[in-house]
Parts: sequence; C-alpha cells; structure tokens
Amino acid sequence: MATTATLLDTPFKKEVFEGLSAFPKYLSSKYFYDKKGDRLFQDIMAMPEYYLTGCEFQILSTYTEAIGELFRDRENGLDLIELGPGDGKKTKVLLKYMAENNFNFVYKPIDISENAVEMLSENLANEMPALTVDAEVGEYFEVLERLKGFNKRKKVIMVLGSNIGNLKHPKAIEFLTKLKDAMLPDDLLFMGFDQKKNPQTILDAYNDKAGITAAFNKNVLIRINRELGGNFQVEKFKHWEMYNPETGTAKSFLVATEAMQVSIEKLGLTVNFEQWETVHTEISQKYDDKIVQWLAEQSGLEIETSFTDEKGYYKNYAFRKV
Ligand code: AVI
Repeated sequence: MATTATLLDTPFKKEVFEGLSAFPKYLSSKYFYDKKGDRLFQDIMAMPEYYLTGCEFQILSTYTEAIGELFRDRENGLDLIELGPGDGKKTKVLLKYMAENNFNFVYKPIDISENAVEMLSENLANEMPALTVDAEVGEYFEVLERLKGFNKRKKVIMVLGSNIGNLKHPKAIEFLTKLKDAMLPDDLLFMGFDQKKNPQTILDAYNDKAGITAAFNKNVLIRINRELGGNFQVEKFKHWEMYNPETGTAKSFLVATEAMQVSIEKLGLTVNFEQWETVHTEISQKYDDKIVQWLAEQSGLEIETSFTDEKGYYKNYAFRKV
C-alpha cells in the first residue's frame, strides 16, 4: 500500500493535500497556471476591467527613456532578468528602446510556465532577431538562488504585473530579501505594484461580468481533477471576491454551493464540503507608498525612484540594495 510520503511526491500533491485537509481550506494560486490557465490569464489581461496591464503599459511607454537610462550600464553590458514575463508585451517596449540605443545586454526571461517561456522565446526570435534571449523555466524562489551567479555584469531584475501582490507580506519580504541578496550595489530591482484605489474598481477587476476570472479561479479544481484524479464538480463552486480597503488585500475564494464529498484518487484523500464552505485561492495585494517603503526597509532595499500612470492606479518602483 502506498504511504502518504509516496503519495505526496510532488509540491503540487503535497500542497493540495495540506490545503484541502486544513480548516479553513486553501489552495495556492500558483497552480492556476497550466496551458488553459495561461490562456485565461491572457484573456484577463485583455479585459477592460483589468486595468493593471494597461496602466503598466502606459507607464513603460511614457517613461521608456527615463527607465531605459536607469537600466544603462557604465562598462561591460548588463543582464536584464525578468521574473514572470508572461507574453512580454510590456517588456518589449523597453527591449526595443534598449536595442535601438546600443545597449549591450542579454534578456533573461524566467517563468514557472514552460508554455509561456516557449511562446515568448519564439515570438522574440521573430520580432527582434538581433536580441540575445536566454530563457529559463523555474519557480521564483528556486531561481533566485541561481541569480547569485550573475555577478560579472550589471544586473537589472524586473518583476512586472504586480506579481508580488500574490504573496502575503511576510512572503513578499522573504522574496525581496532574496532578490536583495542576489544584488550588488550597482544592480537594480524594477518592480510593479498595483496601488490602492476606489474599492469598486478593484472588485470589478477581479469579478468581471463575463466570468473569465471565475473560470481562472476554478481552473485549479479542473487541474486537480485531471492531474490528481479528482472528481470536483466545478459548476457547484462559486467564485467570490472580497476587497478590504483598510489592508489593501483582495482575496479570491471558491465557495461550495452545496454539501458534497470530493475524492482525489492520487492523494488517497476524501474531502468533505459543507454547504457554503470556502476554499481561499488567491490574494492580490494593493499598495501605497507607505507599504512599499515598509517592505523595502524590511528587505534591505531602498526606493530610488518611481513612475506612475495618469490615473495613479499603478506604480513601478526602482530599488537598490541599501
Ligand atoms: C498574476 N497576478 C498578479 C494577477 C493578479 O492580479 O493578482 C493574477 C490574477 N488573478 C485574478 N486576476 C488576475
């Protein structure tokens, strides 16, 4: 008979087992991103309600030169390392500026989605054939260890899309501290942080009328069904979004609309749901200057400068190691 240890032989299995055995139940949003999840996230980024993408695109397009010159190295070129580039649409604005202005650089996109990395590499090879691209697949925390090896040239580490918002503050500090540890004094960290704003605008971005965000959220259950032999009846779960304007935390849940029992074969697990029981699936933290300042201080970083969009919905900050 398989023991629990042999059944839980991957991080996905282990985390699903733990999260669905806990009270209250939870699942990690990093498991939204399989092929279908990547596609749904692309659709989210194209929705009018999901203002984050457009705002960041506006910032990068308006301040291309200022940002590019912040990145410029003095001597022997630079490595531009991007964690979680997705389709690279926003980054291309900067890549084009750098290519056209004689930067000597290598672009190194790193993503947990193999599919995203492949598509981006192909797309860049077609659109910008002269660009040197050295892509990698990996999880952020694991990849950070490898970043330390990049210390011969200036390094710019870029994390766009407010991806940091999917981490609770202690994890965000751990992440920023690891980034800081991989940096030398001349290196730069360039990061997007979605800002606090009208709570309704935030709720609408995470609860669109077309139901794309709901499908994205439920994709984790579909993935458990397919990869772990689960029998979730996905239509019996409701996507629910909450935003707390005091803390700036948006939270996504899946709510069981009736009592049910779900079995997950590969985990040897039966999960009981009471009617209206919740599974917490994602946090999307919203920030202001004070919170970002505090996160930087806790992580040994300092803010060098920041750029915002017309509406002040979103900000990109440049940090250096203290
Ligand atoms: C990737 N991440 C920053 C997105 C966000 O806004 O939290 C994921 C997302 N979840 C729902 N909509 C978009």
